[in-house]
Amino acid sequence: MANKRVLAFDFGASSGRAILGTFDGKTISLQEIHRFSNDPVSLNGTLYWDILRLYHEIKQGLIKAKLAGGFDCVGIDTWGVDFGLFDEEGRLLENPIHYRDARTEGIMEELFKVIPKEEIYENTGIQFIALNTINQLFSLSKNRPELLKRAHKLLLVPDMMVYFLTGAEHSEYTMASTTQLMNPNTGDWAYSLFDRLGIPKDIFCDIVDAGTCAGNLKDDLCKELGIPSVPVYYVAGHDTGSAVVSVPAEGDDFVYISSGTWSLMGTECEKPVINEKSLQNNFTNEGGYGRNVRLLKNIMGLWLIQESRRQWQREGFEVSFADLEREALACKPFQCFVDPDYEAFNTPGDMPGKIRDYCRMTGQYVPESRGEVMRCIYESLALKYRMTFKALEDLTGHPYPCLHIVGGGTKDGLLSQFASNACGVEVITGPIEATAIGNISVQLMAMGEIANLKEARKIIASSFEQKKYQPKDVDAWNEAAKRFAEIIKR
Ligand code: LFR
Repeated sequence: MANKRVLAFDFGASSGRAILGTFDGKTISLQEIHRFSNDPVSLNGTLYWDILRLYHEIKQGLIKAKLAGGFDCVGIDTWGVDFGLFDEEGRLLENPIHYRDARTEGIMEELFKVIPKEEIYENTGIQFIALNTINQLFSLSKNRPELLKRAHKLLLVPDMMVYFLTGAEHSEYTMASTTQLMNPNTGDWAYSLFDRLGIPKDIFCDIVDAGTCAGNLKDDLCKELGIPSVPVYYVAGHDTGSAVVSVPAEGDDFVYISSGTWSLMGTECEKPVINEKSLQNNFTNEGGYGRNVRLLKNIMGLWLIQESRRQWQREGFEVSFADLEREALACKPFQCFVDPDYEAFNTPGDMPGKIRDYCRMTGQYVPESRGEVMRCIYESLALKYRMTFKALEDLTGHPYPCLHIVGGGTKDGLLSQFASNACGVEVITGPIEATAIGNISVQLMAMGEIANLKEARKIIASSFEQKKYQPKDVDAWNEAAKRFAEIIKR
């Protein structure tokens, strides 16, 4: 069999990459063709995605992939929830706005005045978090209704990129589910919510499954770049959906963290879990590949570290992530904790300052040095993982023997070790390029090269390195967990 060469574009909140996956019938191997930073732009008080620059990077990736020997097909995944609005002629009405923009601050209280929280959860199964598309659109309907009136079409970011490349106008299932406007039981838009929120129904596209062919690369684009017109597939357009495809678990029952800017921690289910307990714990039921369900929680993740590092850079200190890890390790354990999901940490800014404020406010030791701040972040993240792990066990009714961590965050060995210590179970890390590998695997399944998800996971497990961590200092972590639970209630 001739090797298949599959091109994956994977856009994270802080960087993007084009990765060429080669499949020889047994093993997938990766070649990074292009990597670029993703730099949101703040202008006149609004935080935008630099979307045309990102599209430009896709073009660069296509050219480089051709020069590297060519490719048979293309797929795109990105972060969730954000979208572009288009006019009748297919022009973007404005630059897509970043989910961290302030337009959704306080919006959920307004939302619940119109539709009770319980009703929204029952109809969508999605956690309440300000960044959700439902909140962004509700804010537009309240504050900029004229923009929504002018909109002819709404395309979520990966679907928008597919549209740029092929002209196809669909909404891919895994991405649609992140809006909090899709009903996981019907697999269609939760139309009963739309009118009451002033969100127009007709701007939404029909929902298609990951693995659907969107069409071929447009002729004018191929001519411009000198590339062949190969098919573009809708993959699990939501990066977390792609990442979880590549969890190299053997059985059906496992807990994972997709670790990057966010830590997305959960398990995979056949049916959504929508009940009082899941609502109380604010668990989400995101759509997965093959219409399975990712029962998970968003934990703030490496954002806390990335933002802290940006602040230290602004202050003139050039420190690598490895330096920061070393500095953290040299500090005294368990001095102070933060709730990683504290609202003020959500927005860009002086993260070490915000962490110190939090510690002051909760009557704890205030971390001074970089190492102390970092130690506080690492331990707090691990303890939040533990809390979520236990809540998942409680929700699904059975214990989990290990935790898989995939994604860029697994490069950070200290966090993986702390996760094992805090959860008291073995942690298996890898693959690092989980999202791109999931993207590539869905394309290979769409082409009929890999039979199904189970088969894909086997191939991934044997193609990419995994590392194991055993729990250490479990008693000390158990004690710390009690203090952590007290502190984050304050
Ligand atoms: C991870 C992620 C999360 C989503 C957040 C915002 O990159 O896609 O799953 O909740 O970003 O879109």
